Amino acid sequence: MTTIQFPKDLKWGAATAAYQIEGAANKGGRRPSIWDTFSHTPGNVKNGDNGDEACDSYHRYEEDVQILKELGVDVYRFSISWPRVMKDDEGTLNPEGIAYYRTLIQSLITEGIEPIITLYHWDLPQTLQDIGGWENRETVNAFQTYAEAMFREFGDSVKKWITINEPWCASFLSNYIGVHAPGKQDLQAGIDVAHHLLLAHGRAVESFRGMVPDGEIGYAPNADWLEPYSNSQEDIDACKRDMQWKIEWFMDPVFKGEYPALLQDIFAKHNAYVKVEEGDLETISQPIDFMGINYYSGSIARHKKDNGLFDVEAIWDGYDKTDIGWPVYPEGFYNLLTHIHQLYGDVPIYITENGACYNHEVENGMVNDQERIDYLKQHLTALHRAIKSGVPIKGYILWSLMDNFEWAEGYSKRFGIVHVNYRTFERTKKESYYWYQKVTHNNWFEL
Ligand code: PNW
Repeated sequence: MTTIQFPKDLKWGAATAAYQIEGAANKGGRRPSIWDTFSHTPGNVKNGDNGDEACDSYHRYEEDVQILKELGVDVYRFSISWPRVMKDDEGTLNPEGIAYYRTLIQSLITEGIEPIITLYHWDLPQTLQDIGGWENRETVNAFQTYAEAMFREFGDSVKKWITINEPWCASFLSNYIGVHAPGKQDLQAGIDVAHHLLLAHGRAVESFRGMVPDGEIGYAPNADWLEPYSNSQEDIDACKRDMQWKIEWFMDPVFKGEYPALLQDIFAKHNAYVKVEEGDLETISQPIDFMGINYYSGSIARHKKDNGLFDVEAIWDGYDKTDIGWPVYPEGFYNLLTHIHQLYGDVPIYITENGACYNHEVENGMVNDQERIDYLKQHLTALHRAIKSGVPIKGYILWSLMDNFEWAEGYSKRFGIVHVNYRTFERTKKESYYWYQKVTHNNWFEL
């Protein structure tokens, strides 16, 4: 047996997002978001699922806070639903929405759990999409107005904030690949949205400094890791291009104040360009307090001519896969963290999401999800190695506290350490919950 022991001050947490858990889509003055529109349009989400009810956390947050308390986590990462708290796009608050989050925040603090708020986890107000959504620079202004309202309302009690969750997903996956809301397939749209999301991030940071001077703010880009199939320069370059799209495209502007030239050249071949206005990169590259990293998977990849934007093909064979089909690739977690550390230096890092999809059901009141425990053990071991090699990791936030609306996959894919019955909304703690409870308590686990 090997004991994996973590540093004393490492923060343990669990994460969720508003549209994925709250439900009450038409209650409490909430307005529709692009995910309501998208999921209610047939063909977009598996089984025609939508977030109308989700896990009903809007009504069951007290139970959820108790589940978190018993789990023993230091932090809970959740997102604010923008269309629930803002009555319009000009800055009018919806008091019922504010009251909901105020109560949630208070219950967490009362139980000794530190809230970490994500401002944007993909539920853009539909009214903003109607004027072009994130393709329109106006949306950046609306975001800043919303962010300032949240800092004003909650900045006294909440000290850790995340501006944008997974800007790659919210831009390219949603507007170029088209599998997430608003479901466009247009490279230029993807680039414009990516730039405006980064600008929105920078503007929020700017406002934050004046409004919550004792707080910390960051963002949460996602990346997976690609390992070259062979030592050939072709395969190495192919992996590099694809990873730059997830990593450098979203991190160079923030940490270096520039977009990667290699990708700009590739985009230009498709007549697509990043449109940077004066001052944008200064705004985007303002110092932040930490970087969030969301990591799930990785694979081997090789050069393949005319395959997608980057002439790259991922090879997913030969790995164990989770129930969403993603390879289990803990080495990629270590490689990604050390790579980012090399690129950007000693920026404090929170793992803002890591976890696995396994669809175990309740049997005799229990959920035996040993596969998830194995996944977590392997990834926490990789994290431990990264810490030992000097990557400044401050916290680990598991995705997800509970099964929830898994975007385009609807309710067919379960990431929770707590099982949710979507008819009764009953919560059942899985074996992985009890395993993680020991980790948060001991700060170590046995391999
Ligand atoms: C992330 N992909 O989503 C999100 O931040 C979570 O809300 C989500 O539940 C979690 O990871 C699990 O999927 C992603 O297809 C969804 O590449 C899809 C992809 C990546 C991330």
